[in-house]
Amino acid sequence: MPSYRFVHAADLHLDSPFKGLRRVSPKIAEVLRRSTFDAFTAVIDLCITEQVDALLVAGDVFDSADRSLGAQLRFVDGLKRLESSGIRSFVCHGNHDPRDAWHSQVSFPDNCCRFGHTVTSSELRPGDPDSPVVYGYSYPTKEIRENVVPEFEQIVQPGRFSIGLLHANVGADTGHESYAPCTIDDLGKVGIRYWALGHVHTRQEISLPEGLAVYPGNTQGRHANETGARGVYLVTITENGSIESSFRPVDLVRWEHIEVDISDYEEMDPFEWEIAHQIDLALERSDGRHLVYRVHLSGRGPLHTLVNHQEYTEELSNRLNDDWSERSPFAYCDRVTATTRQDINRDDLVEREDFVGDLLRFFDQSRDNHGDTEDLLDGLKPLYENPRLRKYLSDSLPQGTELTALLDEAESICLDLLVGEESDEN
Ligand SMILES: [Mn+2]
Repeated sequence: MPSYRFVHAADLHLDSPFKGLRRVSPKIAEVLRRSTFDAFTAVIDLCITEQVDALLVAGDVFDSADRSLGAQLRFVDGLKRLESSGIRSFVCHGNHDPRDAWHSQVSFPDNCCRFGHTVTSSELRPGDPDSPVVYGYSYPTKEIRENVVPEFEQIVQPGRFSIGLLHANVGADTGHESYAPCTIDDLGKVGIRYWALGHVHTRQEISLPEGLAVYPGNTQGRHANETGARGVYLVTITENGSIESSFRPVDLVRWEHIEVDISDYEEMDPFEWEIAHQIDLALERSDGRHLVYRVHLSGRGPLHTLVNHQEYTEELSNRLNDDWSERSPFAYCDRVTATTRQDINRDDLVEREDFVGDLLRFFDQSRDNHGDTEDLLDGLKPLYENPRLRKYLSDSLPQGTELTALLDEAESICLDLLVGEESDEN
């Protein structure tokens, strides 16, 4: 058979509002406001330059909150650009953009296959007897709680290369609503070779016994928890029927977290130079794109009293923005947070013949006594069995590294409370 190519996109969330960004300049606000649209334009451009057969969109074209008409019109404008280049489009709708949330007069181009609320199919390259077949399903309304994968199984034609287009939560991903839930096993036994999925915003490839299921992730990160490159998959089905896929970033603005540990610094200058260096590195990783970042300060050290103040963290973010936010590409600091702790010389304290010394030696013993932590676990047991606390704790008593991490944290809290007061008095 000949080879075929398509682009798989999902979760465009066109016209997302970028809530939570404080005090951005009008210029940056405009870049952000346009970014979901510009990323979509980059998707269309990619389809045209790569001369693919089709664009597949796996739901969440816009954000449910506002059902933006602008988003709907610009989306079909993009599909019409594809049509005029002879490229098909396949669209299924998800929980943010179910069929009943679309303005009914918005018209899709003739060569677009827009799936409905039962699973149907259409050829990737119409009229070609070898063409792969695309199967798809759209949410009629916002909340689809049933597994729809078995519906695909009923109509998949054996012998043809099959592609499934679906907005679904695979494997009970807890970070996303459980819409159209199904398991990896379900996907693997339907006879579909490439599952073009949407819903989970973080890119993910799942190998199946005879194929691949892919979440390309969203096309533009929209908040601090959507860090890193965002884009689409360019997929080739080769002459011998194998799948070649590669990720292509299309985003305009990257989100990053920058973490700086104060324990390495005695003085402000080298500490702030390090932050600047980290911003440079993040910009380099962003590959010419704009950057929005958060800075988090952690660790114990002499700088603690100075940097763990709202006045300092706010001033740092203002000063960084004075420096970087007018550049092109810009790097905008969204916020600076600090969970630093005061500098404590543990080596001296552990030698002391008083309560603090006893306590630190107790912590050391508990960490060393790997198998022999029964007393400690006996103390923790009532907490872990308490019905009200159980939802905040893991199912079983902590062991190994989990227990050590708890001990470290407990020691830190004790030291802050016990030794912190001492040094304030001096
Ligand atoms: Mn989504």
